[in-house]
Amino acid sequence: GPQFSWEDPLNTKSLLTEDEIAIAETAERYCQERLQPRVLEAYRNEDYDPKILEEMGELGLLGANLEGYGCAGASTVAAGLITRAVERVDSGYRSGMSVQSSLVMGGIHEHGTEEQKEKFLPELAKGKLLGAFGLTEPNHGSDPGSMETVAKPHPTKKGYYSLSGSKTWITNSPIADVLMVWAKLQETGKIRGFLVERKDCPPGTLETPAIKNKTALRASITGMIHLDGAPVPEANMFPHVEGLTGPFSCLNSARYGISMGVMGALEDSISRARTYALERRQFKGNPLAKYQLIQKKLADAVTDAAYGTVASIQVGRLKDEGNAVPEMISLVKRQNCDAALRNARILQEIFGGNATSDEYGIGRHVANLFVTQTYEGQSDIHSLILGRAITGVQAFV
Ligand code: TGC
Ligand code: FAD
Repeated sequence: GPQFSWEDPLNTKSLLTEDEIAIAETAERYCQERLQPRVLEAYRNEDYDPKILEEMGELGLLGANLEGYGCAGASTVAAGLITRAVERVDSGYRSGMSVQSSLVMGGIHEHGTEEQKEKFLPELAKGKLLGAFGLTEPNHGSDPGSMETVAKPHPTKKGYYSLSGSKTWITNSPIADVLMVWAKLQETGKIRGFLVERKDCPPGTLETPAIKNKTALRASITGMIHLDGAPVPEANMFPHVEGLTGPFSCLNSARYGISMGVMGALEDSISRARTYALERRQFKGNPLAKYQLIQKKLADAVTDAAYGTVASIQVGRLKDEGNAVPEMISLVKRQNCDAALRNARILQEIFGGNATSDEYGIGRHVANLFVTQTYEGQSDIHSLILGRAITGVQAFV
């Protein structure tokens, strides 16, 4: 008969197709065999190996839910299961992959011309070309609509735009070959998307310094983008999409991936805390797992992981049917990131002083999960998106 499994207590596996289960298994195997052994050193040294994206590309894990152009054409849920497998190891590794897959490949797939798709997508899918997504600026994070980066006709190069401005906190920017930059077209004041190619930028027009000494996501590389008259051919602008709809449509897919991804970080925190609680003995030789307060911490975390996974699968299904709206994605992104962070912080207590050692991995998840709650719309911003949808009154300004 059916049995309770602490790793999947609501049997969410029964909600998946055979293809999805197979893709998840491929991703889990790669992540545990190839990523898990390198994450501790990578995190200590803030050392992101760009070869990781190439390895993922070989397995078909990049842009997995996109059709054609060398992509796997899998379901949204399958792509979510890949992010969960990667984030079970580290949110930073998932971050590098989300930017490549959801933001850059997804954006080109949705908004690009046929030429742009053929030129960029197959190489991005192989991880041979690396991408970054530049929306956030030093003075405009939650409110990207106020961005200052500007595009105007190039003063000397015919058929080119000239881009100037600064982006900050940009995942992969120091290693990216192609940077999707959102800028206001000077003549209209409207936001447009540009594919800035590093190889086309003369010295001084594009700088992408790394942001070092981060307190989280240290296994991912983050930087700035400084543009000073960077030349971008007109053929590298998205032809039709205008305004915030451009960047936000890319964010819908990335935010969805994060909602499933953080469940991986939470599940790994649960697994580590459970093992520790069974092994560590205090008071008359009892394992910590014998104490009721410890059991409640595990019960809370396991419950939130199961609920979050079910909700995320449901939103993925609606997305593939064409029946999802952005508020649903705000709901699962906010709830799952908040729940993962809250529970991981509490599970950290089970490790006592050993939580302070990086060898136990729990502190890394807690630090990383703070960032997942912050990027792609900080949780309070998603509260306001939901609040606007509930009341009809916007509370941003
Ligand atoms: P608002 O009036 O709400 O909308 C402006 C226009 O955009 C459209 N829109 C959307 N379209 C598609 N999908 C969505 N989710 C959309 N949300 C909005 C909207 O229909 C409207 O269109 P139109 O035609 O009427 O102009 O704009 P607002 O300026 O009031 O926005 C407020 C707010 C707070 C909702 C928004 O600015 C916001 O979400 N802020 C958070 C910023 C953010 O998420 N930044 C992410 C940066 S990228 C990143 O963090 C990558 S980390 C990756 C990693 O490493 O994993
Ligand atoms: P702010 O907008 O200054 O917000 C600060 C606080 O104020 C938040 O808690 C916020 O919720 C709150 N707040 C703001 N406005 C309101 C309001 N109206 N009402 C109530 N509260 C409000 N961006 C990219 O474009 N591309 C990337 O690849 C990328 N990668 C990132 C990687 C890392 C490691 C990090 C840390 C960030 C990354 N970001 C990226 C940026 C990220 O999206 C922003 O940090 C995020 O959108 C928040 O913007 P901000 O940091 O400017 O905070």
